[in-house]
Amino acid sequence: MALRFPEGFLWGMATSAYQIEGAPDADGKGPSIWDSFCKVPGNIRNGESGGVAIDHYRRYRSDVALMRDLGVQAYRFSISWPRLFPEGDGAPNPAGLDFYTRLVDCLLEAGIRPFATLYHWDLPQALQDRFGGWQSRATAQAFARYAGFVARHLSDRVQDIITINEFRSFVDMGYQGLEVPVGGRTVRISLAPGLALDRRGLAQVRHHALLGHGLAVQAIRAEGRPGTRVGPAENVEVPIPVSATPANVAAARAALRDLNGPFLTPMLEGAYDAAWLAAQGADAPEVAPGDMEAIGAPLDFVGLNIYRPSAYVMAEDSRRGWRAMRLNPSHPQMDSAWHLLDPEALHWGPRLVHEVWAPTCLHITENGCAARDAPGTDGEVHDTDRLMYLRAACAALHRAIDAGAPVAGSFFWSAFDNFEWTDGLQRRFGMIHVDFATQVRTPKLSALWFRDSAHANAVL
Ligand code: IFM
Repeated sequence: MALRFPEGFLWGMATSAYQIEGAPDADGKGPSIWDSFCKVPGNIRNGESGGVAIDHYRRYRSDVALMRDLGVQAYRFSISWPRLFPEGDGAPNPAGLDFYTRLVDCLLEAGIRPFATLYHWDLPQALQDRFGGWQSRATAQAFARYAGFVARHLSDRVQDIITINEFRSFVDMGYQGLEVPVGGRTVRISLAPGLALDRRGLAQVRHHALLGHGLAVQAIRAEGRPGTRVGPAENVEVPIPVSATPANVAAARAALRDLNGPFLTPMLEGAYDAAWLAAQGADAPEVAPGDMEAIGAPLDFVGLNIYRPSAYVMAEDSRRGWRAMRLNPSHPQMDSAWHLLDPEALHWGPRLVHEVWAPTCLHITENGCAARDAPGTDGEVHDTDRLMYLRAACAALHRAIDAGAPVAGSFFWSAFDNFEWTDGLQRRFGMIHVDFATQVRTPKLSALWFRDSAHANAVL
């Protein structure tokens, strides 16, 4: 029997501005740190960039029509901050606002509910130059002004606003570089602006990113229409209990709080965890009066980006109460170097977040995988591995909802093949294949699975 989702469950797809729009200099847009980062030889595989990407800035109408035909009910896109504020702050660029106004109107005409992300990593270069980006609280304050502007101009039609996407990725990978364990090895990832701060500097950047989120929530509440819903989208660290005994599940709950100590825990508790702060020692961030109230501002939803488990854990008789297992070198993975495979993360992620913090609403703001997709001689793209992964992940998510997690929708990453940051254009995450030479779009097998499952509101 097919696993049916609750009535009204949203079947969505997601993208971000720098990864799809192209047109980096069009109509008064200012440069972002990604425009600059891609110009440095060696930063991006094959020297590629998002300079053209899938040319969505010019093709958004036909892209929206394609999503409508695939039964997409909600679309998560991001707004390019330097398209709206070329200098990051100060005078807005009317042509930038006009683009997102047209995009939103087009989505609404197609019957697709828009979810707008304000920050998906493309910081205005001007703020990097003036303040060192998120090293300064001035960037958090400028972000709040930009958030208020968006709420003022778009919240009559966009009722769901995501503040910041994946704190851990753009902060830790952008300001220090991050080592991710995969089986018996680690993968090191660096993102723009490509800095290598020390532990103290990194802690302060983390704090300013959280502050930017909190100040943005307050600005949206102050300037948006009543009823505007707001929340973050974080790539939550997901521990998986080795076996689901009560003791191991309790250990996984403790691990969830500890592993998410830098971001999700303070956002959802309004305070840094005492043990986490103590472990930072002299490197703990400076916190100004009022910061933690802003960071812990009440949310309407919590967005969870879930791709992989962070650790397999079991109970331990110690202060923290859990220990992590070693990852076997033969653990299976998807096509990205960091993408450890376990669909069960879609069960334990939302379930543990629900059990620990009891948020009123959760969205899976990203889930998906890269695969080596290419059209066959028949022109079709048979991404059977993605199909296998997504179906299993959806079934796991269904179990989380059965266990009480209030998951209102899921956004698949990604609608289209796009510019996958330092991996360039050939790390394909889309349900719709894009030939980057011709810009021809071809829905893959997974898109047809999505269409049928969304229509039935069930895992088909
Ligand atoms: O492409 C990224 C996205 O921008 C953020 N989350 C993970 C995706 C896949 O790596």
